Amino acid sequence: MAKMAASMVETGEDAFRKMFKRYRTKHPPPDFSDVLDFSTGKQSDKIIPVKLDKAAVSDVEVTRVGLQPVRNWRAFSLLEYPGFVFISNPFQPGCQAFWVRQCLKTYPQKPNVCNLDMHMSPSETQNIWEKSVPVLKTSPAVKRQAKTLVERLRWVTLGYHYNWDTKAYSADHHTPFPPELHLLSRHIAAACGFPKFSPEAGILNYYHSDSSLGIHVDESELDHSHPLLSLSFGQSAIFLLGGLCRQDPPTAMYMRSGDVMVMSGQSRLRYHAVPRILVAPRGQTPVEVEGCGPTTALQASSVVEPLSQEDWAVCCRYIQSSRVNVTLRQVLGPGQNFPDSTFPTPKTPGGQEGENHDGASGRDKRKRSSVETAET
Ligand SMILES: O=C(O)CCC(=O)C(=O)O
Repeated sequence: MAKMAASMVETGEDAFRKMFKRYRTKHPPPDFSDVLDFSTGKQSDKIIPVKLDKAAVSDVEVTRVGLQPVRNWRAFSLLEYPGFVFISNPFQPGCQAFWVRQCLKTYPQKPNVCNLDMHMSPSETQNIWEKSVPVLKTSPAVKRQAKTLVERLRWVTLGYHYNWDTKAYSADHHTPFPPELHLLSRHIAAACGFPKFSPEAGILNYYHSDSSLGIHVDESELDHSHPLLSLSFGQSAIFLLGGLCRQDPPTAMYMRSGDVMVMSGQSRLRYHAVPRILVAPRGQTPVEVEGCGPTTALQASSVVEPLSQEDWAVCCRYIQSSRVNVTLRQVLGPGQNFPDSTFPTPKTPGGQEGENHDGASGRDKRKRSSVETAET
């Protein structure tokens, strides 16, 4: 026993990392037979159904944001993961397209912050969409050397902007949170039993065929009693959900377009990661099949709107090989303020953890790296 512990410390290996590497391996491809698939709707010895609060949000309210009535949602949990909820694509047919467009066209705009701002001037990162569309419309990425700004997006932050260096949010770096995304997340949280959830920060991660997101815990938010919501669009991913320490082996599951995940209670601070993106053969992207607008008539008060043909053509081309994930976080508890920045809280050592940067295993702040894409 003591010998095993010593060897784990020596090699830095842990159960989570081993699993991460297994699913990341390209040659030979891993065996996917253990990956849980919530889209089949089947229960198993691990998957259990979750009762949602069907009365928390009316049909009219959920329809406005492009969701189906809560009674139609298929929600599951895992036996040993209390507080974890997986909702298998609760969106109405055609409505994911609107959210994909928001993620590609609207949310990367100023005053939101994106990875390109880290090394480009504000004028260069102005109108990312408008600068990219003429190229994206006409020529597929494989036929060109230079990537457009939209293709170079890796992350966008909303609301309280997460600082990747300090691994903290701060009172003085905040911009208004997108109201339609606020509404969407409030409705999802309310149906899952969190009627007071109010998202204050968002992180969008943009993944391509070779991208991964390292092993991390989201703990920079100052109040962990609120859930963490995650929405996925575009290509599928393998998502790994572990325990409270890296020695706990994670459970692998498919995360497909439209899927929603909630991490709350005992599952709020679990380790998780995305080792692999699974690019579907052409023509099989679910959102693409759905088309560019809701198939049902929209209410006058709907926040979801049909896309122009041009916007849809560009979004469609993007998600044929890429994935976007949005996580929504409430940062502060009721009546809570950020600590006085003149008295910073001491940090324990430890850095980002992931495939490319394996830090110490101490639980300091929110340990995560942004999406890594292996350069080919
Ligand atoms: O892309 C995902 O599914 C996970 C994103 C995530 O874990 C994060 O942003 O902290």
